[in-house]
Amino acid sequence: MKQINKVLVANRGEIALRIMRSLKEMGIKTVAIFSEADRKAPFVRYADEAVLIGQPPSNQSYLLGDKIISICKELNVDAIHPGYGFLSENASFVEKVDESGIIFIGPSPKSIELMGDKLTAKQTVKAYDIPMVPGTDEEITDIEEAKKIANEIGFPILIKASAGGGGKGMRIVENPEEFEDQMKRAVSEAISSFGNGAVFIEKYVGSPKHIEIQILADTHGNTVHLFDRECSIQRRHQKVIEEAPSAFVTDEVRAKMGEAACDVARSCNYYGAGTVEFLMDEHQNFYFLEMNTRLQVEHPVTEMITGLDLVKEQVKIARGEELSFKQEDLSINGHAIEARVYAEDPKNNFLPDIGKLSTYKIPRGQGIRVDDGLEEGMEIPIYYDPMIAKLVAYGKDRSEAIIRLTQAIDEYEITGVKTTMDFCKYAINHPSFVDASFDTHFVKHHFADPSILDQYNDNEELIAALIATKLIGKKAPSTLKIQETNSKNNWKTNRIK
Ligand code: MV4
Repeated sequence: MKQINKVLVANRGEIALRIMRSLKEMGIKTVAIFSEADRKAPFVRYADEAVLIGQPPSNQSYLLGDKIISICKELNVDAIHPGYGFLSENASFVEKVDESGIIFIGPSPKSIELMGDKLTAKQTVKAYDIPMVPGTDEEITDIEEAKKIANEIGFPILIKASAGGGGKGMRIVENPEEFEDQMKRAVSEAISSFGNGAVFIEKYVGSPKHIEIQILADTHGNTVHLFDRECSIQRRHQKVIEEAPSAFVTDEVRAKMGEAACDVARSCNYYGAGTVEFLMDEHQNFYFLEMNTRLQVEHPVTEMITGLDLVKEQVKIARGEELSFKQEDLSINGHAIEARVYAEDPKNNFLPDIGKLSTYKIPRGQGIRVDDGLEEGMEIPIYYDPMIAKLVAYGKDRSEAIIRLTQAIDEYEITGVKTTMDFCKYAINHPSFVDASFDTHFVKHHFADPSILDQYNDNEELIAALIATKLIGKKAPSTLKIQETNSKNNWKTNRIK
């Protein structure tokens, strides 16, 4: 067993604070690093020790791996928790941490490397017979050969950059005629964007859902899954709403996906917390997309349905402990939904709306969790992701979670910046969310005209009544008549019988 008495959290904001809270519960001392822009942030005050690491830009602060390691040596730190983003999936940083004799609370550099590139990830998992979208798992070097394969799998196809991610480096090709030109553009774009021109092709899955499986693996060969999360409501590949479990996936398919995810972890000798992402089509066929070798933003929804603290599990694994539970000990209890509170304007294509939080009061109530890193009166720094908080609602079932999240959004008081709250409330009450038929095109299909948020607000009490009748089976108010279909946004409302 390894001793971990002091941990440096190499991150900022809500996740730094969240990690420190769990470390404190374990009796572990905490060290914060902060940039000049975060000097007054709550996570800095919460830590036992805090070190100014540099100027606000990430590459002058939170990405300074060597400086972080030297601070660890100076302060006699035993381990580093990277959170998500920044250096959390930087294999060369992890190697330097290991070489310094400091524990990295996360997977091995080798696992990070194998899963960090889409082609090596596909080649690594291939041996485990993991379902993958029809396509290639080698770099395309011969365009004619690639065109032949594309014709075999059938258009439309996607050309993907192996070093791409988060939707970057993907091109749709509708027919054979445009294949050659698109292939050339894809390679040059991959070289300029990622410094790596390797591309491959896949059949395009038209209306996919994004379903991901949380896994935990220790250093003794034990790997379990903590069920699924659905993260299909995204805008520009940024998740906005996440829930656990998915309301679409059947128990039988969930078990199969869980086993597949554990095999993906085994294929790269994974240890730590990780997430395996899948695409799912309307027939519940699922296809391996990629593996994220870090704790994810949306991990709280999994914590709420399993009762586990994933940060504590990460620390125990890093200390060399065996998992204290087997797969059969784990079960889904209730339902959790997370709304990401971004300082962005949904009516202006979700562009950041940075400013000062002149009012900031968080909601309370049964099953409500708010992971945030700011306080009233604080400026939202322009240098980082504009996420203010994660608002999570837990219920005994999905209906209760939707209603609790809706009410919590109503009670959240934020002024001084525009936020995504109204969009989240609209989304979780949209019929296609309620009946779980939504997919990754939700914003394109149901939020084409952001002015729906104005009308939606006018109908607030009526929508609440609709939810009440549809979701918890109460007798509808006989006089309830809701505005006819809003054709542009397919916001269907009907007379309740
Ligand atoms: C796909 C796909 C359809 N077919 N691959 C987007 C980000 C990257 N992780 C992979 N992505 C996709 N890959 C095939 N063969 C559709 C997407 C996709 C998507 C996937 C998950 C969540 C949101 C998405 C939004 C747009 C496109």
